[in-house]
Amino acid sequence: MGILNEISEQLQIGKAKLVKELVQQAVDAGIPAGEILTEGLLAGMSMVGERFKNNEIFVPEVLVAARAMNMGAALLKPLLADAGVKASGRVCIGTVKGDLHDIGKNLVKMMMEGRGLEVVDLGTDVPPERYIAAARDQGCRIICCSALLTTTMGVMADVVKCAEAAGIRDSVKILIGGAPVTDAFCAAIGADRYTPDAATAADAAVSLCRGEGA
Ligand code: B1M
Repeated sequence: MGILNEISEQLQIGKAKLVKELVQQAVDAGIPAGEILTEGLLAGMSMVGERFKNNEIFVPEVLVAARAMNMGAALLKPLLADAGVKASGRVCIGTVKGDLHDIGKNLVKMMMEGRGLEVVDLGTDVPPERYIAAARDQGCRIICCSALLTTTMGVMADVVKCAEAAGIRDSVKILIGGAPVTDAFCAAIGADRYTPDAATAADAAVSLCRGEGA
């Protein structure tokens, strides 16, 4: 079994320490960090998602797999930093109210930091008012919202409305993402940009911070 497969397999059974060791071995073997992330860690997490959906595994198993994912990803963090164009600017990020999923949000944060942005992490279960307060009081130029549940993605519309009500809509950009989110949803709620993954979210944040595009 190749090492990336092994990372995926061990992640699925929640062997966090082993996953960390294997990720280190893969790095030492010269495998690119992006490949380790997508073909090892994310491939494993996707299998976990399938099994969870099919009721083959339950919340505790998913949680240990998520822990292994986070530990492996943390090791890749410095390597995922894009050697290319860096940007400056402060953004805030959080998973919306009612939603506790944070793996995707953490990846987006990691990629943005790698591109030179300062990221204020608001955590999970973030009510609209907290995003607005971060933008207003901490000078964040972009509000980044993540949602993984069809039942919580609607909170993103409240974030847009809240920014309008607070009179800051013209001075902040609202970037959204997460598995159930789409371009059409982004347009419908009046957010500025939807991106499907962490790398494109970082690209979008960099160009928005530079004032390029909507
Ligand atoms: Co939950 N869960 N979960 N879960 N969980 C999903 C999302 C689900 C699809 C599983 C399924 O049924 N197949 C399903 C949602 C169904 C739906 O709404 N349609 C689901 C459910 C139902 C639930 C509960 C309700 C289950 C229950 O209790 N009965 C419950 C809800 C709890 C809550 O939030 N209130 C729940 C709980 C949990 C755990 C706590 C056990 C755990 C979360 C642990 C954690 O995050 N610390 C968990 C997990 C791990 C998952 C799955 C298996 C994996 C999610 C994940 O981390 N993926 C997931 C199934 C799946 O996705 N296949 C599932 C890897 C991650 C890297 O991907 O977050 O999509 P993702 O991020 C991507 C992109 O979406 C994007 O970038 C990332 C990749 O580059 N992205 C952005 C994300 N945010 C972005 C923001 C951006 C731009 C891009 O701009 C700002």
